[in-house]
Amino acid sequence: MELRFRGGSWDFSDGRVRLLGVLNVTPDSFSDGGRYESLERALERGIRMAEEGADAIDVGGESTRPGSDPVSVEEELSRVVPVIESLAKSVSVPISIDTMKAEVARRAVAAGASIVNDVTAGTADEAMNSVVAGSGAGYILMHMRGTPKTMQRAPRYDDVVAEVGTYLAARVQAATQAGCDPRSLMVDPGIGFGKKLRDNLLLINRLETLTSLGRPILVGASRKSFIGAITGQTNPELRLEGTIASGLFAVRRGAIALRVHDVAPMKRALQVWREIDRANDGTAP
Ligand code: HH2
Repeated sequence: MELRFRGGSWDFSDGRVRLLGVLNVTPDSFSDGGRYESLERALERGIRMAEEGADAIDVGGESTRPGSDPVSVEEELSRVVPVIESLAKSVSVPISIDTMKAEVARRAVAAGASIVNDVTAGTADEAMNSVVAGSGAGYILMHMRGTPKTMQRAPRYDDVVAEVGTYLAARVQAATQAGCDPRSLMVDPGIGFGKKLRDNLLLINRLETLTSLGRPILVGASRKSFIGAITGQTNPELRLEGTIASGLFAVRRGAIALRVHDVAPMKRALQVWREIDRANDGTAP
């Protein structure tokens, strides 16, 4: 399996898990809001994550944490475009733009982004699918129930894994119909987006169900509140162990990419995990 994006591709046949490093240039993101608001600090953080081994830098200018308010196109553009332009000159890994607005995606790609990460999988902005199709960017399609403002009010599923799978299959089809190369699509169950604790746990536990979509699976569990609900840690920055545990479990169940804030620790955990995993197949040293 591969993921095609603007200017390159990832070949997953080597089994190496790709890490997307999170770079939120927002005042209000749930764990790193307000940290990287200046261009200089954002750039520094992006370069650092690339040095630590991130395979892509995911730049976001609008928080999607539960209860967050939307921002205008102009505001979002002013946050992300300068960062993407500078990062594109400073790092060799692809940059993804975390946005639900087609205009932001379009301008971000023009500024140097290669992948569009839409937490609404093209449903919030009807122009999104065709903008991504025309740009040749990779396209991450994530499942969310409701909107960030309302999604945690009363999420309810009869069968969360099946419903997320059906939704993502429909979004893959819609993106393909709009002209996206199916090989450019990646799917994501949307941990924490309109889900209760048990929904998040089931989605990771039964992630392999989503492999039937035939597309690479990304999981973003990093520092999320379901970890705190289990461990009692209210400070998201202290949820590293839970992030690693859920990342490794997700990989065991079929994830081939993880969206994380803490690139270096996740990378080291994966290195060890991978050697153990390979020890039995004759390819290990
Ligand atoms: N999670 C967040 C944002 N974007 N994109 C994908 N594909 N998958 C995710 O799980 C995902 C995502 C939320 O985390 P974060 O960016 O750290 O916080 P905020 O939305 O508050 O900026």
